Amino acid sequence: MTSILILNGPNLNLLGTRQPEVYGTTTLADIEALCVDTGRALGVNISCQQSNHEGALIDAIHAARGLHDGIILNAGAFTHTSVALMDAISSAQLPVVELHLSNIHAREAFRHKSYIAPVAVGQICGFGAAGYALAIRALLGHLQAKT
Ligand code: CA2
Repeated sequence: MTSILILNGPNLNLLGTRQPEVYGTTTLADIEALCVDTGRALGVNISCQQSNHEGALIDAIHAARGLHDGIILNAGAFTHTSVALMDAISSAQLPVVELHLSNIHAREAFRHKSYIAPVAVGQICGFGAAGYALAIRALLGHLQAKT
């Protein structure tokens, strides 16, 4: 069975508890349940992880090779800063869909730069929690097109 890792980065554990005007009222647990439900409907195994630590995210990307067929990554603010995450994705040789709840291109200029985008299959942003379900479908389509 196809297996997808949903990997969420720093501060996303706070979803639904603060700044609802920016990030909505959906919690990370709600998002993970949405992902599992979407996976079940599509016949895909879904695993979810979140960390506030750059090194732990890098370890999770390394460990995903051999365990999962692809990754949906919301790297949070590390998106805009982390060459190390970019290198981890390149070395893992797994397809990654970059995901953001908000439309990073419509926000502050520093959020327009993504170190993930050049090494990702594609980017989904601006659709809130629903973006995760879109990303699962997009990654599955990408994986099926390769087989
Ligand atoms: O829109 C996204 O998904 C982001 O990845 C979220 C990051 C932000 O730095 C990126 O530019 C875009 C921030 C996540 C912070 O999440 C919070 C949730 C609730 C309360 C406070 C922060």
